[in-house]
Amino acid sequence: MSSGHYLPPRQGPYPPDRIPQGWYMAPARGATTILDSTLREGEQFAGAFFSLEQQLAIARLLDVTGITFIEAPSPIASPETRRTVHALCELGLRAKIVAHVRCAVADVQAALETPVSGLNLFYGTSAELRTFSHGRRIDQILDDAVPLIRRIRSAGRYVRFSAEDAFRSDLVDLLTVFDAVVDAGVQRIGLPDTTGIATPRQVEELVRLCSQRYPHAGIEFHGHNDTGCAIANTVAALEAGADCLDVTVLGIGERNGIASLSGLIAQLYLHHPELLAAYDLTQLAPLDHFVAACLNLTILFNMPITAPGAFTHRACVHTKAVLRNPRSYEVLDPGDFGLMRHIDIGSRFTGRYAVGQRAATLGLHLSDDEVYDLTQALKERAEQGSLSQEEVDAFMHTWYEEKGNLTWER
Ligand code: HCA
Ligand code: CU
Repeated sequence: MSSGHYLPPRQGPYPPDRIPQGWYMAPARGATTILDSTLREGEQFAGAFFSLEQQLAIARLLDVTGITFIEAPSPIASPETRRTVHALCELGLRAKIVAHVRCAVADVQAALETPVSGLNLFYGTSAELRTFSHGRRIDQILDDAVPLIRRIRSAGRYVRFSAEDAFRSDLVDLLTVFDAVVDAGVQRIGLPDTTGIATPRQVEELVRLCSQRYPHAGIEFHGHNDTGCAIANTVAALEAGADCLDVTVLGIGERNGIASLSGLIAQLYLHHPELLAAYDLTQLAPLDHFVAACLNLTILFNMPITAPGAFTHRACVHTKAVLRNPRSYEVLDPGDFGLMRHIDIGSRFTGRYAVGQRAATLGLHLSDDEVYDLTQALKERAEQGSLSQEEVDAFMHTWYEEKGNLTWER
């Protein structure tokens, strides 16, 4: 049975520096970039609204973090949106401001009247969107898109064309559209998984196919999270040759959003650290907190890196090992993100080692037996509910004082 992939014959384990390049990963096509769409896709999130000041503050934070592209909504969307796009461009950021624009003359014209670096065009190519969204056939899509792409190029701007709902599009339709837009001069094609339907393997295959077919065009991937695969799919796209990865802060977007910036950064930190050389990772937490505050949200408990408990260790086995060496259970170093590790000892799963360390930090001098007794007492107390750090400390002090009294009474 053919897997469809060429695998070199196995000759025994490869020394790490001799893993054949290009075997599982397409050769790099230049710098991989991150596009943040918090101001565009993010405001499509239910209930979201960013004031002008908030949008400018988010853009500044994205810029100091090191993001390459900041995607803004289409200037034609509303007068205030047009003013915002101008204001974003006037910030003079290192990041490039790109507008997300429908393939319509008026929309492109309005975007070209602003100083954006580029236009991110999109057009639905799946049968579902062709039927129920815009109602245009593939040849009509190209009649609309191709002249606009030429116009944007002759205006000297960057242009990307996305086939919206790429993963439910017929492959022949999809490649027909991409062949034409690449010939018309787009610098990048976009493969959005608009409905969050794709698996990492499907993403890998489609991105690889496109990267081989269009070796001179960049490839952008935009993954929705309807089935929880957004970050996995985005990493699969990168490893198959995509050179622009879409995210939003906290993963906000239509329905349940797209890949989160923190999630993608966590993966890159581990598997592609060279891509983060120009990033300031300590800005991630302020960014996530700022956007959460703008939207009256709390950061989700499972948000990579910035979740309140992302660097909290609790059970006895974990706390002991982490106190000995954090690498035992931490693959991300909180210090690199300007964050702190926390050892939670206020639970019935607490352990002696961590309790002993905390007691020593509080200046309580205990023998091994006493640490054991204190741990047992704490576990018993935590049967009625977990304790905060302050409650644990108070419990320890009280226990210590009572123990002193007991000793004195004896
Ligand atoms: C949308 C759809 C989109 C576009 C992505 C892109 C998607 O809200 O307009 O332009 O690459 O998920 O397909 O966000
Ligand atoms: Cu989207």
